[in-house]
Amino acid sequence: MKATKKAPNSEINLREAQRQAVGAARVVGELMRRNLAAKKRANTVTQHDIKLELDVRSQKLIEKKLRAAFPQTALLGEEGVAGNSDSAYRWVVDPIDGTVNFAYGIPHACVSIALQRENPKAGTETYADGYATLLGVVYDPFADELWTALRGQPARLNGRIIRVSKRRNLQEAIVSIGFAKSRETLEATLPYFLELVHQVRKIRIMGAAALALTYVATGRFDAYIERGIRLWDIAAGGLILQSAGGDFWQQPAGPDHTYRMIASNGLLRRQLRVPD
Ligand code: LIP
Repeated sequence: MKATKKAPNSEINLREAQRQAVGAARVVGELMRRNLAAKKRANTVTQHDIKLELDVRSQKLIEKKLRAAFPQTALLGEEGVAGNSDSAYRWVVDPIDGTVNFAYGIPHACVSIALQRENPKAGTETYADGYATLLGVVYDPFADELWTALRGQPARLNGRIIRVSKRRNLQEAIVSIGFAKSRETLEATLPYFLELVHQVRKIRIMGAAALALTYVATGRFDAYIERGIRLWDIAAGGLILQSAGGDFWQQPAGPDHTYRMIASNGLLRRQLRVPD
């Protein structure tokens, strides 16, 4: 029986947590803007993925800021864990989502920060591991677009309330699809891609999950599908999508916080699937 984390002495002030997360995202955003065209040092390179030294440096910056403000919380990031693992609260961080784009100087990448709580209030939707997302921040420093959401409140883009699209038919839909990082996921997803491409208006493969989720939340895309995606790619964007009236379906699909996911405006949900 998985041990439940002990309840925190005091609940976190979510407005203050959001303010700190936005501050951290803007600091890393500035670093990304300064380095977009610069030569970047890669720590690891595989056929379908690159991990940069800047990914690690950016996560350290975020850790420093969030841990100074909330020393009692845990942090789960793409570049490792930190903080108090006994805490019922955890930050879920992707310091640079869309790293391969960023490595090539393609200005389509972002910072993604979410705050989750284990065993939230009764009736709060959780992931399979018992955590619920309470706040989400996604910042695209190249378009200077900041998406925010607090659970139970409307999602916002640069302060303005956003809503998903009202498109009901796949024929008029723009659907984004991701192929993750492995040959296995590529081969599993390609057959569905070949089927879907004939059913929709357009398919877009953009390479940054958090931005694909916020684009659905903003009504720019009508749906986004990916298999083999990680929690830190989707936690913040998933809450932003739900808070904009969208449907966010996710299911564990492997070790280390791996998921398969269908994000949509809700009206298209039944017409979509995600490869097994
Ligand atoms: C990326 C995701 C993208 C996926 C890539 C990669 P990263 O995250 O945002 O959707 O297709 O394989 O996982 O590695 O740039 O944070």
